[in-house]
Amino acid sequence: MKTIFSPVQLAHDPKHEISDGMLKPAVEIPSRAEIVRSRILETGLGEILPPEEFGLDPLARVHAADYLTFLESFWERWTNAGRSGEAFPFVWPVRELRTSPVPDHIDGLLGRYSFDAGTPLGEETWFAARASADAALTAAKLVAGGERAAFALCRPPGHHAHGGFYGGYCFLNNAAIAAQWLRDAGAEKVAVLDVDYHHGNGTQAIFYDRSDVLFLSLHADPLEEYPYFLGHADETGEGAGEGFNVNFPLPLGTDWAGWSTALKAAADRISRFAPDTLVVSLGLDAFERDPISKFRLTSEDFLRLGEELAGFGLPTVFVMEGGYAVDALGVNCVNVLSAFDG
Ligand code: Q9C
Ligand code: ZN
Repeated sequence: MKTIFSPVQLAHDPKHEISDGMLKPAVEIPSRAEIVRSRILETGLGEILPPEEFGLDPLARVHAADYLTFLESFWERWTNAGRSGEAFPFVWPVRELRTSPVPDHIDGLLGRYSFDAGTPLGEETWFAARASADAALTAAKLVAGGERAAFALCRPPGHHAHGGFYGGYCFLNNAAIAAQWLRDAGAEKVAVLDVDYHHGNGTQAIFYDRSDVLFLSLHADPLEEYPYFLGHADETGEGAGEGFNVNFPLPLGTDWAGWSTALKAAADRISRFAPDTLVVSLGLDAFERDPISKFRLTSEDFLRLGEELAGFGLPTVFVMEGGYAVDALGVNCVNVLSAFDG
């Protein structure tokens, strides 16, 4: 299958993140994309094409206008305030605090438009995130045009980004943007299957009240794992979307036996939904050696995942999400894609 990737995506190059309650080296780094690109070339998976530029309209179908303006104007505001280097929020409008009026100060804005301090925002982030979203859109367009599948080599990733705030290394929700674009291009029903180790809270929230986009996520139980505040099994959708959100929180230590049981249940639900197109939020961080995760999938299990997904028999847009064992990321990612191709 074809891969979509732009070198502009490498310009977001964070040095640090706040995790485990302290400042640590960043893990969502440019080499993640480079190793996947190398493995694609090495295995001959297929052509690697640059994204088309779709502009802001398809982003604004999923994200709030004020949030996009914040991302676009962030660096100017940050430097005007005398700051330099990557930015971290440190105060948020939780519960009892107000989300409007929106503050003027950059530190207030950072908190208003984020949900964690683990996601460095820098000079090039907006450009890299847009290129990443364009990669997802281009892959969606290829599949809408008749390709069986396409792979958007997205980074920065997207599935933690909500309509109006960033977090979890994610700024623009690439999978949601692709799913919405597919709907606008004529698909009546789209399913988004999120296999990243972490719950896809942003994608869930974006489609929570809708029955035209079915969201399913296999992930570590949020009682024990990031993002902690969404991803439970009782989140089933609301209003018209009731029954169209399906979470599979799984215990830490889950291996292929437990994971694939949940995958089968997700497959059954997708088959009943009968979507026109499938979007896979392809995180590779369920891997046994992932440095920030606690599932036990092996590199061979990612081949099995590719075979299972091919068995759904659906036009499929793959959108890369997480995966931080950089040395193995190329093998694991391309294992899914090459096994899908068969
Ligand atoms: N102790 C994605 O995979 N930090 N985002 C976790 C671990 C945040 C992951 C801290 C993890 C975000 C796209
Ligand atoms: Zn993840």
